Amino acid sequence: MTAGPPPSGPQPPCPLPKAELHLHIEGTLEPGLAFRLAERNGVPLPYAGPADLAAAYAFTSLQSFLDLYYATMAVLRRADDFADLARAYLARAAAQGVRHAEIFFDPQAHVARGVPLAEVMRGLGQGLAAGGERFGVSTGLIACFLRDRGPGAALDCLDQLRGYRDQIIGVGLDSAEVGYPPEPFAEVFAAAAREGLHRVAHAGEEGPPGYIWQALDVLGAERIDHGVRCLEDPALVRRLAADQVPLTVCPLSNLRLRVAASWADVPVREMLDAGLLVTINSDDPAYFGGYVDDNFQGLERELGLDGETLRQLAANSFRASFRASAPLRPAAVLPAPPARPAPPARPAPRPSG
Ligand code: ES4
Ligand code: ZN
Repeated sequence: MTAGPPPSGPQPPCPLPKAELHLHIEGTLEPGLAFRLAERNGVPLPYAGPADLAAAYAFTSLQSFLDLYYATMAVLRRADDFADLARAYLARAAAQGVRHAEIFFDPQAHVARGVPLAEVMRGLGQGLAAGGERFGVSTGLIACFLRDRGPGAALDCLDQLRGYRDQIIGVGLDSAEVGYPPEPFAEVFAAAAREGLHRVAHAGEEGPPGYIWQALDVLGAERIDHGVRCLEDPALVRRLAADQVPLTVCPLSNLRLRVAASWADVPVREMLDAGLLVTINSDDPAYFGGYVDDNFQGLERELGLDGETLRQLAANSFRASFRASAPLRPAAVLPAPPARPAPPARPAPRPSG
């Protein structure tokens, strides 16, 4: 039997395999799931239904988004809710080519609403394990401190997380940026480093380049989340390029939050031309109009990035991941093992006797 003719007509695009490194699990709460959880938990949402909620996603700044993001989280109450959220994300991510995801969550936002951290961790753990297996995605969790709650609250949060040390790979810093520089979080990041946790920080999304310098030099951040404002500071660009510090850029987020006025202002090409280690990510995809491959498609369609550049961006995501076995930065290179004595030219004689 011979194979039939190849199917004609346009083929569905096959998304590039990629890692997602900047993804807030709470930002994957789709309006439909939000309403199902609202009903399950008896938590009213001030919208007529999913379409009405989605119609409210007209943001003018990071803060205008965060207000709605924190309010809608109210429907997440129990472990099962977090498990459903995580599993739903992994199903969508896998369909967009994601093979590995390093996922942010906001412990303080849940504990402050009276949701025990144990429920959050149990639910995320179950959802990521089940969804990861089902959809073929490896995952790691990164707990973010809310910068607008200050460093003392972050230290308390890190203390609570110690009970779940084996469930997290790192810590991050997120929420309202302007007016909340990284520097006061030096102590909590140092404590996280002593725990062997990776460190990342949002910086240079709305905030100035100085916040990126602080994230690097004061917090020891291994990756910068967003970082697009680095382009305003040539010395900073040289530093980021020299050290190949990964930047987790999120184009659709930048557009929706008016960090970029239009696609022409999404500086991915400029960042690549400057030799920066750019990765493409989805941030809060349920709110920003697309998942990670939708961001890739936007770059191709709107900025004309070619296939080779898109493959480079996808390859960068694996290189920048904490799963990568290769060291990311010169500073992280381990000393070479001591030279072994040269092996004998021919097999040593067997010991007799
Ligand atoms: C966030 Cl887009 C963005 N920026 C800062 N913090 C966040 N938390 C969730 N999404
Ligand atoms: Zn983010």
